[in-house]
Amino acid sequence: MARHLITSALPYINGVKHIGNLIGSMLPADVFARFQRQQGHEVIYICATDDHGTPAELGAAKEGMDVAEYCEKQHRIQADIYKAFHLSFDHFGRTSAPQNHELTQHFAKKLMENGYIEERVIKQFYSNTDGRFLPDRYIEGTCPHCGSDRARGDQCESCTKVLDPEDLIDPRSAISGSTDVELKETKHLFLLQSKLQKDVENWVEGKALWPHLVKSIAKKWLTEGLHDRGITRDLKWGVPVDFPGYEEKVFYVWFDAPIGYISATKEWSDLQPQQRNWESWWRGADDVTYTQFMAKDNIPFHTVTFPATILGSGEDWKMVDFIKGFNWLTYYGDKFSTSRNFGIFTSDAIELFPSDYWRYMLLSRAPEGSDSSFTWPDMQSVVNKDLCDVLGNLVNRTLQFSIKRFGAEVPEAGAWTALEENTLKEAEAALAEFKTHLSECEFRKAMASLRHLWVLGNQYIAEAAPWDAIKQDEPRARAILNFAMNYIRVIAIASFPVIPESSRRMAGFLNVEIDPYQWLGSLAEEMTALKAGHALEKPEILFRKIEDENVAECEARFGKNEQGKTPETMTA
Ligand code: B3M
Ligand code: ZN
Repeated sequence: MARHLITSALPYINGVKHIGNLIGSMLPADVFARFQRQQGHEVIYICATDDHGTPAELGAAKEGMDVAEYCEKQHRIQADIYKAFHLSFDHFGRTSAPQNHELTQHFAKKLMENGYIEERVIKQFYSNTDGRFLPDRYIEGTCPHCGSDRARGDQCESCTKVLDPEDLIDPRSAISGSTDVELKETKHLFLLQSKLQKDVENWVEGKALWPHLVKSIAKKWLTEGLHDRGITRDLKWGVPVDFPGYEEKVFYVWFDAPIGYISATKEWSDLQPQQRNWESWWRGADDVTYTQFMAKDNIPFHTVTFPATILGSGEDWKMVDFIKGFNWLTYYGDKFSTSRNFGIFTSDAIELFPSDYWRYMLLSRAPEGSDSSFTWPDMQSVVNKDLCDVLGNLVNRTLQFSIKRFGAEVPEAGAWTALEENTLKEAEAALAEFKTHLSECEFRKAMASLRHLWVLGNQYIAEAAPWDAIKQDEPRARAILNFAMNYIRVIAIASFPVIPESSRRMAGFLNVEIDPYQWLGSLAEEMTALKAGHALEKPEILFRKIEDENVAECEARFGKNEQGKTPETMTA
């Protein structure tokens, strides 16, 4: 039995996320976690809201709320949505939790002791109109790299380049829009990443199995050379800096956020200290395999910056083994954006269609090799073809016919013919492929193998045609239906990481339960699990088609990008 520590990038607290966030981190992490649990491994899947930084303060200001209350409310909203998408976090914590304050201060103390933190006096934008400093997202302007006028003090949203506030052309306050801003001196703590360059390089060098996307981003940063970075900010909301003279400052959000992976595990452990031990996952945890999931803009912070923090601490913290990075999911070729209120938000998505439609659709179109464009007709096609016409058809046709002719119980088995033998042989291969792809986090390939498994079942029932067989050979018709039902059980178990709710429903029709900690044995054996006489439940329609008028409605509501037009009309 292996031990799998799994984390997905921590979503910012500032409002409901769009479906691009879901496929770029949490959803694949959930599939991986469910799959590894089924393999019998010990799994912990941790996520949390990223409560600090300017997104939180700006979000609260926009709603006219106190920041702490705003975060509390937004945390609950996000947690409920993720529950609706069946994300199986072992814990969904918060970076504003006391555990994170404590650990962040701990890391800063260690880094200070080891000579990796230094005080520097720097120039920062100060707004005369707002009477305050303007860190990170409080300052906006034109990006020196791509010319976008939506660049922020820490990063350009458009080209994703990391920025220093002084880089901005025509800087303005994000609070008041005022351009009456000037650079003023203020002191801050700097993490001396330049001193840790060699250590980080050596560590990255050892990661032979990292995907190309991840490794190339890490290498690019290392080649450009690690810069020392300010890790404190003139803000009220955040982890307080517990060094003398820093009473008015907090740690930079990107300093405390990744520490949130550890502290959220501690939150989980603190809930049941007798049974759970967070340190066994994080300290000297050589028996643990740690996999992180994130979109490409987060990769530098996880391959370089956070590792520098850990290496600089000199302590034996668990470091990531495998990073699965994603490109962008676009909406008709245009970038989703929470801050611009553009795209399909998870709250809208879950009201429109059941979570499994989204899970399967998004995973089939996961932006792995390159960016991937979401369109409503494509959603319709994936759902209607794969879920309705293949999987739904197999399940509903088999069960309805069998119950009608032989009653609500599993009919008797019979000797397998070449058709059954061949179906099983191919299914065994598809299942083995599916398993390999999932364990390698190749989601698109995994979905193709899974679909193949469904297709084999659907082809089987069409070819074996029990509705014809029953006319000359009733025992054969029973045997076909017995085989098909056992095959549906196998599919329900195999599909569980991807479409958990539908898997449970399929199993429910067969009057069996899915054990989330149990995978399949040899198919020859599994195919005899349901015995003749086993009572069946009344099946319901498993999936419903997305009609043309649904597509038209969605396109009208969310916009579509025709002839290169930007759907600026899209609002939540
Ligand atoms: N909250 C950025 C994002 O949501 C940031 C990730 C933190 S991971 C430690 O894309
Ligand atoms: Zn840019």
